This record gives sequence, structure tokens and C-alpha cells, in this order.
Amino acid sequence: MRSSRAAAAVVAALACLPGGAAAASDATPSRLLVTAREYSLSLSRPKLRPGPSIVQLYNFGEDPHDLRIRKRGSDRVFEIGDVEPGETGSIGLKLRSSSRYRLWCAIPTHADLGMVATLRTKKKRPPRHRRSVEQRLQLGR
Ligand SMILES: [Cu+2]
Repeated sequence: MRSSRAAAAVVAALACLPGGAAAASDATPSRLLVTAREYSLSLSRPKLRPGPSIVQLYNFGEDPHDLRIRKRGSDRVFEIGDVEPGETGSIGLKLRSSSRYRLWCAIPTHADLGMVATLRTKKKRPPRHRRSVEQRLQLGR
């Protein structure tokens, strides 16, 4: 009894923390989960919001895998590094809007065997959609 009440209190406290789903804003990083297996990469979503993001690599396979990320037209490569089977690695990066990012496993032969994927990013939202409640009230909308 006592412990379940305590657990409920913890859940309630967590729900009030800033940065929860209800408080999502442009400052909240978007998240992508990449699942690796022999020999494919699957993305939890094909398109992400631009801005700060957290990319996680979960190795669902039996061999170590790695993840590299590069925006099309850029030389900069983001690297998670080798992740052992059953483990997860992650990296934070800022995504540009309206872009395509190539993801691949850099362990020799793995990309050729199919461990590649493409991530797209959405257009930046125009500022007129981001009026505050006060502004909307003044405008009578
Ligand atoms: Cu691999």
C-alpha cells in the first residue's frame, strides 16, 4: 500500500518536470532511435524537426555496429562509435531544416551490405505560427 502510494507520488512529480511532452518547444531536442542489425539500419521516424536532436543507436544485432551521420553537401561527420550487441550509444547534434542526412555503419563492408539510411528534416516553422497567447488575445483570435 505504502509503496504504491509513493510510486504514484513519484509519477506525479515526474509529470510536473519541465521538458515533459506537454512542455515541448523548439528547445526540446527531437529524438531519433536507430536500430542496427545484420545488416540494416531502421529509423524510428523518417523525418525530424530541425534544431537540437538526440540520435540513439540501439544494437539489436550480434556483432558490434557503429553509426555515422553526415548532412548531404557537408563534410562534417558525426560519429557515435562502436556499440556492442544489446547496448545503446547516443550523440547530440543540431539538425538543419529541409535537409537530408545520410546514416551508415562504418565497420568495413557493413554499409555495402545494407547498413545505410536517409533521414530528412522538416521545414522551419514560419514565426507567424508562434504567437503567444497574449498576442492572440490582443488580435481577438
Ligand atoms: Cu555494422
